[in-house]
Amino acid sequence: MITEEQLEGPQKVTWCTGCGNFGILAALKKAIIELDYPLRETVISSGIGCSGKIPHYIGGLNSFHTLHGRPIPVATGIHLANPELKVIVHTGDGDCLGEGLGHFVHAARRNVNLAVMIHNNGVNGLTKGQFSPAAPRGYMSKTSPPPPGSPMDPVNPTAQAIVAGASFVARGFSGDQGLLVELMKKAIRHKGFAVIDILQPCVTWNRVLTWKFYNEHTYSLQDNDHNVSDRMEALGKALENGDRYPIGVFLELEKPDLASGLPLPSETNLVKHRTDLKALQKTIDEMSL
Ligand SMILES: Cc1ncc(C[n+]2csc(CCOP(=O)(O)OP(=O)(O)O)c2C)c(N)n1
Ligand code: SF4
Ligand SMILES: [Mg+2]
Repeated sequence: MITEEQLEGPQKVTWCTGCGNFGILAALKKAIIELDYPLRETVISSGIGCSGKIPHYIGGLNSFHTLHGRPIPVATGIHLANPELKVIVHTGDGDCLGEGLGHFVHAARRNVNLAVMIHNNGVNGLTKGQFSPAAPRGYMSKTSPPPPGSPMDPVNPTAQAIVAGASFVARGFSGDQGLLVELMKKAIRHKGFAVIDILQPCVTWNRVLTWKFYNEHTYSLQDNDHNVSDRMEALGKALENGDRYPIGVFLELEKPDLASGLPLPSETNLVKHRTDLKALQKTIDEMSL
């Protein structure tokens, strides 16, 4: 059985007091303990931002703190080299929906077997609160000053994921621990591209998307008879935000993941596969004729 002590992180947590990231970290640890997969077979890939620091705050498993916008391609490489691993991505809304959006859409389309947790706070927290691609129209920040604040509509990660082809799409809230733990367990267990858009208040920079706002504007999908196998119904729910934010599972489908459609070595995982260098050289020589 995995213990909390095993998951103790190697570094002191430097998130601001009251930050929604604490709820995400606590939920992740609880989900890992309850799932009880071997820690040596669990990997976290993170991007850059306050959210990206999560590998420093959890121990006992494998982690890779990657570049801004790149935790999904790195995770895809890790997964394809060894599909036996459980690969979890932690990414900010700036990281995933700005610089990383192309990776996000294509990984969803390919149905790569990853669990992606988006720490969605509507701002670039680490770089001091500039509006992010997820900030609502009219959101005011140093880089979207009044009037009119942000002059464009936000990227909607749940709608993007559903349209692109993800097979598990959900939304959680860092203030609803019980739901978030269940969503994380489902996403990690799921075979295919699983996304959780996690509403995460940034108490230092975002004075609009606050704990109070989300407590007053979220409602449960599963308490309202939502059909998780209906893609159009899921999309309709995903597009319903601004004033009301449904939380829970939008979509859950079974479909082939990327690895099952690739000619990966059958006798062993790519990571243990011994390359025949002479044969490789012969192929390169033939191709360069
Ligand atoms: C290639 C590159 N571009 C830009 C940056 C600067 N940068 C660091 S963190 C960040 C934004 C982080 O925002 P988000 O992903 O939402 O994470 P948060 O801090 O809000 O958790 C940016 C733009 C960088 N480190 N690398
Ligand atoms: S700046 Fe915002 S997101 Fe970053 S640690 Fe502080 S409260 Fe959290
Ligand atoms: Mg952010």
